[in-house]
Amino acid sequence: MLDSIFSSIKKAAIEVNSLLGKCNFTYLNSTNSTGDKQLQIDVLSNNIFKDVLLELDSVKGICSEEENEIIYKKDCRSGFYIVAFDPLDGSSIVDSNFSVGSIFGIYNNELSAKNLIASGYVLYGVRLEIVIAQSDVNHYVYDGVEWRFIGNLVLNQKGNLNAPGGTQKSWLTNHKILIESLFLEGYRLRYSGGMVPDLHNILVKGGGLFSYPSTNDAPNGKLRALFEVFPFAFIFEKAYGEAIDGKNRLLDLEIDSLHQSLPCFFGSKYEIERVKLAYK
Ligand code: FDP
Repeated sequence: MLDSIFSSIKKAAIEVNSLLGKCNFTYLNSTNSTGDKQLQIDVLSNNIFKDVLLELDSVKGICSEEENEIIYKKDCRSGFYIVAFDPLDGSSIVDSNFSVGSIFGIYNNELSAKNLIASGYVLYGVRLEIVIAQSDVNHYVYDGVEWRFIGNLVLNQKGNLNAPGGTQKSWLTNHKILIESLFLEGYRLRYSGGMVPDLHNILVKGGGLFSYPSTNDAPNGKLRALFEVFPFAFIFEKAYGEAIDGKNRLLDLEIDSLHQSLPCFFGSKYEIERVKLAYK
């Protein structure tokens, strides 16, 4: 049943990819639930994912960064899964022609991290790729005709990339010291401002740290739990890395609302140990 969801997401990804090549990046007069201004491409991508997923018997509902509420199918007696997605992550850099992505998490029956059974992301970059995590993290590329499996993503114990998000002038002192100390150890800055390419880079290179911490101006960080944080936490754990909020495992956390954000750190074992020390 999950295979039909993956097939539909792959189909949607091809459509969104082709739209990205054609559309103007114009803003609409609307905002999403988090208050972000919506681009036309945000809304179009949302509709593409929504339509393909709600057609499936196994899906009882969807929720999206671009929708206020969960959308349940009218007749949801047959479905088990709720698919949460961010249809186009990285809208603030799409006009610069940087890589952007779509992120999804498949929740069994209820939207809670403990019910996440698979997740993944699409990368609209130099080429179209998808990564799907269940027991392993599988990486595919679209060659214009079909999706070709190109390998599993597995993290080493330690990497050398540092992708620090958040407004630097609002970082807490322990966070500043952590980020600085990694640079002093020889870590290299790799931050494009797109969660999907920035985390994909760490996964492909085999390690490093991506952080979007709690700051003075945003105590809960910026990245949304259901659509961004939990799906990537699942992927990093399946790739033998870790994902925490500074102290706690992200996938153990409960949330209070659909669009809640969480501070988050994704990395290989070594970097996450460093985060735990800095935040203890
Ligand atoms: P965007 O606002 O462009 O959609 O999801 C939010 C996100 O991008 C992530 O993709 C990205 O990692 C983060 O915001 C970047 O935030 P900053 O601009 O604060 O660095």
